[in-house]
Amino acid sequence: MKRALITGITGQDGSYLADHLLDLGYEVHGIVRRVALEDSAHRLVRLAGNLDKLHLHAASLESFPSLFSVVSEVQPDELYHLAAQSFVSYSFDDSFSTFRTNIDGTHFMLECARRLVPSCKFYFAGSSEMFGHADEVPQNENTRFYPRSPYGISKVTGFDLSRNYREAYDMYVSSGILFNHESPRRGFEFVTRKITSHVARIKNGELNELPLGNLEAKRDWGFAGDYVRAMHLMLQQETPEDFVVATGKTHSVREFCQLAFEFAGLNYEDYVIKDPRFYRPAEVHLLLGDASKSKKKLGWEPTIGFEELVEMMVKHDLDLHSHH
Ligand code: G4F
Repeated sequence: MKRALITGITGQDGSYLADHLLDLGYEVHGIVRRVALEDSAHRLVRLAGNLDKLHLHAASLESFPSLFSVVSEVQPDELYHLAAQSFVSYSFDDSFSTFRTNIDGTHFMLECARRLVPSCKFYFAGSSEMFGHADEVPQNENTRFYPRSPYGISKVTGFDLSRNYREAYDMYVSSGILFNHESPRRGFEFVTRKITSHVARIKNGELNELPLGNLEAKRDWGFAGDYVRAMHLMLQQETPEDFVVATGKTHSVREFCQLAFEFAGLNYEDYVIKDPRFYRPAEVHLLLGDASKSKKKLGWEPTIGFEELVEMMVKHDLDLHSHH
């Protein structure tokens, strides 16, 4: 039985990846913050269905010794490093803590792997935010990075660190360059879930408006459940490489709004208001991924398209809020 260790297991991607690896027969371990173990009803809610099958360990990305202890105890065959401060907007408010968590945290995990389990396969969660102000459309593995946020900068550095560990120490380290991926498990601060949860609360009369920032930004939005399959496939190859994971379609925040409200029988123009608080100091205007390498080498393809994704999220939130 293969043993996997996931950082960020309590998040959207970590929880889908844990589900997927359990289905494949893996022994699944996860690193969580001590406070999460103490407040499992709230903080482990995405893992609720599988808690009895998972092995959770308390540690912090800020503490090298705590991570060292867990990696040493678990001795994983595959390590998925997903934990990060992943909210782009917040990275402008506190770039310093974002760098510590995302850069040092990644460095700590790579170093733990090198010292303790050098033949372990390592996945680093890169991001399409690394492309930022991209000079070509669509973006692929060779597109130049031009990050536009502290978060993007931290992911470029994590990506460079990962590649350097692969090249310098001959380790199996692969980075996924994942475009936006969403689901009913998405955090409420991200725009898709913010929209679908507001739609549900407007529908049930709890709210009467939805304040948003830039409606013209375009993203390549896929389903998180599809994207974790690609992470696993990246670690099953002969040689470690980096892969773009995307749907190849892009849509604006406005289009997402329009469709989400439509599914609830509402017109977004009656509820969406522009709020300067949600504009970013520097914006990534357009992301569109070219995942042909993943398709060719991993045999990976997305199964859920944009409309299906929006509908899935709206339905879930309508259901969640109809009971209140
Ligand atoms: O949903 P978002 O906050 O996601 P963003 O910034 O694209 O980042 C996500 O995807 C990345 C992959 O490319 C990940 F690496 C990252 O961790 C995260 O998962 O914002 C999407 C767009 C932005 O252009 C933003 O300006 O929506 C626009 N937007 C407009 N109004 C808003 C809002 N975003 C948020 N969060 N809230 C708003 O009210």
